[in-house]
Amino acid sequence: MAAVTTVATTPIAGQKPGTSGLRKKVAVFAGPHYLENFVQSVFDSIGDTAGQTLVVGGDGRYHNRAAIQTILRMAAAAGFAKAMVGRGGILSTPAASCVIRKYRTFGGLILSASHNPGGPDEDFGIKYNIPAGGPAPEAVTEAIYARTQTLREYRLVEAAAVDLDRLGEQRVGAMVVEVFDPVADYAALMETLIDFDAIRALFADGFRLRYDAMNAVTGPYAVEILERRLGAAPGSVVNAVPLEDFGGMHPDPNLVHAHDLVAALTGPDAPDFGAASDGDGDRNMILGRDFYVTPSDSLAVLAANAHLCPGYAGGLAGLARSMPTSAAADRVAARLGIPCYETPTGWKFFGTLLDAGRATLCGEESFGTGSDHVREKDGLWAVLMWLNILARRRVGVAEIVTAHWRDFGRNVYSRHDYEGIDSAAAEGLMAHLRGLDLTGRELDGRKVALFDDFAYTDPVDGSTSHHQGIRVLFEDGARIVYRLSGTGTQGATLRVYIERYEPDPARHGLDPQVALADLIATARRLAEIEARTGRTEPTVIT
Ligand code: VG1
Ligand code: CO
Repeated sequence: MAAVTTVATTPIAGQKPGTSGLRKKVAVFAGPHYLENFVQSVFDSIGDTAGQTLVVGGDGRYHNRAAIQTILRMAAAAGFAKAMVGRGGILSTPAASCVIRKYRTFGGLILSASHNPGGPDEDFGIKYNIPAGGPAPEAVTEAIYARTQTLREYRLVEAAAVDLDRLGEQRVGAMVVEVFDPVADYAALMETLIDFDAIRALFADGFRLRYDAMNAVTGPYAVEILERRLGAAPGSVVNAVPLEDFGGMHPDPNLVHAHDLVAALTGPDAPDFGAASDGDGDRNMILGRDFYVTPSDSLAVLAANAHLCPGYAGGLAGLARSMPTSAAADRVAARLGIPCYETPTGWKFFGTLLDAGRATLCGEESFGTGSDHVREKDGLWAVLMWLNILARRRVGVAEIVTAHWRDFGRNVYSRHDYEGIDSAAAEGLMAHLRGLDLTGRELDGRKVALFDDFAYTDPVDGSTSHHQGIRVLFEDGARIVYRLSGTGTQGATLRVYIERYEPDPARHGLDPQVALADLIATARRLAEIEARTGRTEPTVIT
């Protein structure tokens, strides 16, 4: 038995997990006791860890390897019998969920700040996923946070560093560490859900794809699945090697940060299909030639066409979307005669619905789409679903989406982010909105049907969550939603979500910024955005 060292510590303020885990600057995480306090608080909060198996891996960003070595020594001291670690410390978030479930483990620690930049001066993050494979629900994250506030010591065994690049078994104290191929189990799962033969035939017919892994975690997954197994031309996957600083890229797959991909998909010689994923592989952006698919539309299209994909040929039990996500999915659910649940922002809220078999597909407007195959959103899965649908329907991306609008009408949608604003100003803006009383009033010619701060009661376990976003719901179906980001590490980010339903196909081609101009103006005026934040325009529009 290796020696266990007990280290005295004191509680560190602010270790409260946000929308998706604890995220801070690398310098904070690398500071004395910071990571250790949090990891010990997790181990102290999740039940008896003795004899259990823990999955560990991350998106490869700076500090990933160092953090894993510390976590392994602490896991051994906590009595875990085994730790499963992705080779090189690499494990995409959806692959981690897959492995946690497949090997019936006691959950996992995922090291990532997702779409936030990486590097010595950038962000790091950690979150605990439960044995079902999903992000810890609020009751668990609250228990972890409470523990961080009383923690007095943590424990770790004395042991040499694990060779994270060598496949197979090693030991840390009495704990077995299995370094495994992070791609294999995930790729095998995809083969059970997606019509690989149909996609192979599509590529054989000359279909061209560009997948931008943004120097983040999905590179190895995308090369193996898209190029090796499905036959996309070599080089179709770009920025395919995970780098500690993502090569300076901001691995957030949207129109602003994935601008190279957007440019590459423009013009007559562009590939047929473009896609990108984020730092940890759970997000996706879908592009056609000269065409951008909003994440909300993507969810609706996937739901309407899921029967073409083998994993979903038997039908869908239900859909779920986060509250700020557009109601395009609701229209598909109504057509299919299945429920569509509306949850607070954050994938953790889908877990109970997926576990209970109430929802099959889920999505968020923030480039997140997934299904009950894992308990995380899954960027590459969404790309494969799209390819499966394109291979079966043999029309372009733009045609699929515009036909969908003709059929269902278009939920014209846009999100405006005001990043890095002063925190006090952001809180003041939200307080100002909460103080308004708008239900029944008229705003710029539209009658407000409901004005509230979204609260949610989980239909499966009855847990409740409050203050999940200010909603202005108009009688004509239009809406404005305001919330503050829970994933940033600097200042505050205000997100404003704007939506309006457009049944008239003649108006479906309008630029959403034009089609929504009046609502955008109302949204800015109502929240006094310029006066309170000094910003006249958002930093990111998606
Ligand atoms: C954002 C998105 C949310 C998503 C979360 C985690 O949260 O809005 O939909 O679930 O990021 O995504 P927020 O609180 O900043 O709005 V990821 O890919 O960063 O794990
Ligand atoms: Co992510």
